Parts: sequence; C-alpha cells; structure tokens
Amino acid sequence: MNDKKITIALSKGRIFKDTLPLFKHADIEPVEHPEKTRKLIIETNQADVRFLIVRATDVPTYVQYGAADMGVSGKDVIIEHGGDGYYEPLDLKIANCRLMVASPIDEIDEPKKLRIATKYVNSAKKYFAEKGQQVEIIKLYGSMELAPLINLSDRIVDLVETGNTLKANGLKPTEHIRNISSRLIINRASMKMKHQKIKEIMNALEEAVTNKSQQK
Ligand code: PRT
Ligand code: MG
Repeated sequence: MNDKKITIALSKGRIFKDTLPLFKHADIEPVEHPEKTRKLIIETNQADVRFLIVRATDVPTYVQYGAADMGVSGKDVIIEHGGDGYYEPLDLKIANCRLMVASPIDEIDEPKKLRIATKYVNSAKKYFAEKGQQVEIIKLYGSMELAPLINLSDRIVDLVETGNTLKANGLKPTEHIRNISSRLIINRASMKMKHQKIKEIMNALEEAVTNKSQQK
C-alpha cells in the first residue's frame, strides 16, 4: 500500500451510485465513471485519493489485508465475511434493503425439516439457530429464487427491496431477518497510520449522511 495515498474499495452498481454524492461532500470525485471505463483503479480530483473497483463481496477482503485503506460494503457482505481486520465506524444508510426468508406463494403444508437455499449462510444459520429451528442450509452463489421452483429447497434467504423479484418467481417474503444498509469500513492499521486524512474523510461522510437524512 502506498504510504501517502488513500485507497478506497468500492463495487460498481448501486453502491457506487449511492456513494458518489457522499464522497462528493468530502470533495472526492472520480475522474472517470466505472461504468464507462474498463480501468479498475480510478484516480480522483485529489492526487492522494483513489478508488479501487472490486466485486461487492471482495470489498471486505481488500480492506482486511490493507490493499485498500477503506471501503464501502453492504452489511450482508460484512456479516458473511466475518469482520476481521477492519473497523465499521459509519452506517452510510445507502443501498437499503431487508434480509428475508421467502416461501412459495402456493405452499400447502410446511415441510418438517426445511431446506433453505441462500448465499447468506452465516446469517441464515444464526437466524434459525436463534429460533431453535433445525434446517438444512444449501449454499448458492446467485439466483436463489429459482431453488424452490425446481424443488432444490423449501425456502430461500435473500435480500428484498421492492419484492418484485420474489413475486415474479412465485415467492413471498415471510420472515424479516434484519435491515441491511451499506457501511464504511476501515483497515485497522490504516486508521492508525493515516489517521488525520481518514478522520477528515470520515467526518465529511458522516456530515453528508446527516444532511441527507435531514432533507427527507
Ligand atoms: O452483482 P454482483 O454479483 O457483482 O454482486 P452483488 O450482487 O453482491 O452486488 P450488487 O451491486 O448487486 O449489490 C451490492 C449490495 O447492495 C448488496 O451487498 C446489498 O447490501 C445491497 N442491496 C440493496 C442489494 C439490493 N438492495 C437488492 N435488491 N443487493 C441485491 N439486491 C437483489 C436481491 O438479491 C434480489 O435478487 O435484488 C433482488 C431483489 O430486489 P427487489 O427490488 O426485486 O426486491
Ligand atoms: Mg447483484
């Protein structure tokens, strides 16, 4: 990691889109848009700040190992990653959704031991363990909505925003596990070594989040 530079790991898509105005408040603006370039390192208007564009699920790993000083990651991803090696000082209140259990709309009777298909294995295990319900968890990496349709599982655990994806696949949300939003995460060593600059960025982001919630 470059001594002076601040490297910020972000994923493309909704997190980048929602994070951009917050970083703008911190006077950090990318010189290129990740959807319009193939570059994975994007410089900003500040010579000592750059963005790394990585897969959403990889953001905590880059920050954990110090390849990035900070990053923005969904709480869903942080829970699955485990949270080692970084602080989570700020809820950015963006990319909001809910982690839910969903069942087929036309289910007649509940099977005895539920099979749950999900990419969120840790969250699902914890949820059902706390309820004292024995389930079989089937790990998938995407398109969970398909699993109950073709009898791979009885339920899924997935993120829900509008509910349209569930509905389109004959499913309905049945249990609310937790609310999800994106968080600022900061490498533990960077927090010490680059404290002043990181604190400056953190304060500006916090102010942007507060301003935004007051506008609502
Ligand atoms: O897409 P890719 O495989 O690269 O990675 P990713 O899916 O992890 O990234 P991305 O950008 O899709 O999501 C990044 C983060 O956004 C997630 O980690 C969440 O914290 C957050 N987020 C917020 C969401 C949603 N809302 C969301 N609705 N992530 C995914 N979804 C999906 C959901 O999984 C389901 O397939 O959208 C579908 C449901 O949407 P509705 O509106 O139909 O209910
Ligand atoms: Mg996605």
